[in-house]
Amino acid sequence: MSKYLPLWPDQASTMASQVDLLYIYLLLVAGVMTALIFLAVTVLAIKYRRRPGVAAHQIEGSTILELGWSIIPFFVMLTFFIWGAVIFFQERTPPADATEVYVVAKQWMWKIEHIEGQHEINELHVPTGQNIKLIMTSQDVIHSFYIPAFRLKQDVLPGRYTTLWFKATVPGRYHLFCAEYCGTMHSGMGGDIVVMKPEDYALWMAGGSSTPLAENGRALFSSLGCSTCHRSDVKGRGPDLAGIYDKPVQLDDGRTVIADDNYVRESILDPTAKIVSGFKPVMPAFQGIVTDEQLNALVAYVKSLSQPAQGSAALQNAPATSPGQPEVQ
Ligand SMILES: [Cu+2]
Repeated sequence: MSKYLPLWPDQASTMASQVDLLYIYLLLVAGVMTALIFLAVTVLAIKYRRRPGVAAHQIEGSTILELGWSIIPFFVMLTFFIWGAVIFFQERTPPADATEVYVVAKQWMWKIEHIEGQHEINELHVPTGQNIKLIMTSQDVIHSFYIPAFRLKQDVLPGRYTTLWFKATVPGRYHLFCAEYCGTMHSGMGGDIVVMKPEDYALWMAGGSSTPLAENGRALFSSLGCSTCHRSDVKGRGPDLAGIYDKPVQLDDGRTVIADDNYVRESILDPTAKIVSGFKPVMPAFQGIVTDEQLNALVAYVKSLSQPAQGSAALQNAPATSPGQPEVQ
């Protein structure tokens, strides 16, 4: 569409055309409503204009007319919300088969970590036709991950994860903006989303050697001493983490929560916030000890323990030393 109407940015994701259609519908309805009102004003002003010798007479209201012009537009306007809500829920619900990519924002750059271990700064390479889920956090202030060509924007907050998902459709380079004022160099905090054909993406992914994120996490899990308490062979002082991800966890205070990304993150940084039923609050807090990148690696590792198909057993049973083991800062 942007080819014929340069008012629109490129459409490069499955959501883009849907968002544009809704927007066009909104403009059309608003246009028709405005035209109707102006038409009525003009016609009535001419028809009931003051004429010499003709006395005005009082017109009583019409209940049916008034109900009609209130209720009909009400339902017409409601379609915006219904259609908008459908798109919103689609955009908010990542498909289960989405490939995860971690994003860490900081003043003033975007740091990208692929599960396979590739790292990027201010660039995100993705293949067409694959669902991608971004798990994002900020090291400092609030930023916002904004890709106009995908019609997607999501705030990136310190201290928690927010997510975003998309399926890119057209290979190309699309601009990435920070859409939340985040300091002096905010306007320079941009980058590129590089959408590639799957075969080109596979080549790009194969270039350079890197340790998978979960592998880094496993090394950290060992070097930080987590593995001494969270054990799968014997009962440790902490709960066994195998198979917990995305499952309900019974807490000490009677609540049940889902062990999602934010739960795992919080349990590492502030372990006493949610004590698992049957365990004592003995775990030290890792707030200020692990970086956001290390936290992502740990979360990826905990997740890998719940994905037997992707070799969690191999990760779990492999020796706990790794040449690529990151230093704790
Ligand atoms: Cu920013």
